[in-house]
Amino acid sequence: MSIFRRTLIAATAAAALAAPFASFAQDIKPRMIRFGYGLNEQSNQGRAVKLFAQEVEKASGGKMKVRAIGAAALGSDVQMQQALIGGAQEMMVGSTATLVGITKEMAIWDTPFLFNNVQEADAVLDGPVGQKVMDKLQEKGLVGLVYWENGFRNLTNNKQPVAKLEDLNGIKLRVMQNNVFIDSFKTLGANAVPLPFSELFTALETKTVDGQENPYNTILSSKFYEVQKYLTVTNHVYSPWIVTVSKKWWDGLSKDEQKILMDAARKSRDFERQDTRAEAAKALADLKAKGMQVNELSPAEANRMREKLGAINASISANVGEGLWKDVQAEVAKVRAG
Ligand code: TK8
Repeated sequence: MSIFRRTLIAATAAAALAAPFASFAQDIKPRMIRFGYGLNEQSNQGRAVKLFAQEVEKASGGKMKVRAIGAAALGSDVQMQQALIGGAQEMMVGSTATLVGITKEMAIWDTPFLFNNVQEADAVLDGPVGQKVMDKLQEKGLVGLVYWENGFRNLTNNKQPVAKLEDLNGIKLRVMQNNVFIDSFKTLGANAVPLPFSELFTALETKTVDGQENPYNTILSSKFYEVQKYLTVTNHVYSPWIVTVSKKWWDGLSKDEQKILMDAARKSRDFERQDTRAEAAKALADLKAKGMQVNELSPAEANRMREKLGAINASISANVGEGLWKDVQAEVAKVRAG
C-alpha cells in the first residue's frame, strides 16, 4: 500500500471519528423527515427541497435525514397539510393559497396585483407582516419556516388566445381551492373550477377544464405545454410557496434540531428564489419553442382586468380582517417609497 493511500485512509478514519464527536456537543437525535411537495423532482420546487435535504444532513452530521417525496405522492397540498397537523408527516412545501381553509389570513397573498415585482414580494413576505401571517399557522398545528417563490401567475388555455376580457367568457378554468381565486376568475367571466394541482394535468389532458393559471416555471416543469396551446401574459398575482412543519413533531425537537431546520430553510429560500428567477427569465422562450402561442395584453386590456379584479379587494379585506389588509398595504407602500 502506498504512503499516499495509507495517509488517505488514516485521514478518513480520523474524520469519521471526529464527526460524531463534533455533533455530541449538540442535542441531535437520528430523525427521519418526510418532506412532501406537489411538483416533480425536475422542478424549481424539487431542486430546492433537494438542497434543503442536503443542508440538513450536512449540518446534523448525517443524523437528520430528509426523504423528499414529490409529485404529490403523499397527497395534494390540502391532504399533506392535514397529515402535518395530525403528525403523520413532518414537512411540506406548497402554495399559501391552499392554506386558507386552515388560516384565513393567508388569503391576503392572493390579492390580485398586490406586488409589482419580486423585490416588493421579498420585502413584505420576509418582513414583520409576512411573519405575523405565518405565525397564525401555529394555533392550527403548523409551523411556517420560510416563504419560497412560486411566482407571478399567467394564464394558459386550449380554446383561444385571450387578448381581451371577453375572451375569457365561458372558459372552464382550473383554479386553486381558494375563494379569492374562484372569485377573481368568476369576476373576469371565466367558469372557475377549483381542483387540486395533483389532478390538473389529467384534467387538462382529458379536457375536463380548458385552462389554468400558474407561473412560467410550473407550466414548463409540469409539461402543461403538451396539453395547452395559448399562453397569455397576465401576471395577475404573485404566488408564494411556504415551507411548513408539523407542530406536533416540531415541539418534540431540541433547540439545536430546530435551528438546523431553520437555517437550512433560509438557505433553501435564498437558493430557490434565485433558481426560480433564473429559470423564469428563460422559460417564456422555452415555452414558445415547445409550440405555445404567447400573447401579451394591450395596456388598455390589462387595465380593464386590473379594474375588474379591484372589485374583490373589499371582500378579501373583510375576510382576512381590515387590520391585516391595512398593514400589508402600508408595508407595500413603504417598500415602494424605498
Ligand atoms: C403545488 C401547488 C402549485 C400551485 C397550484 O402543490 O396549485 O396551482 O401553484 O404550486 O401549490
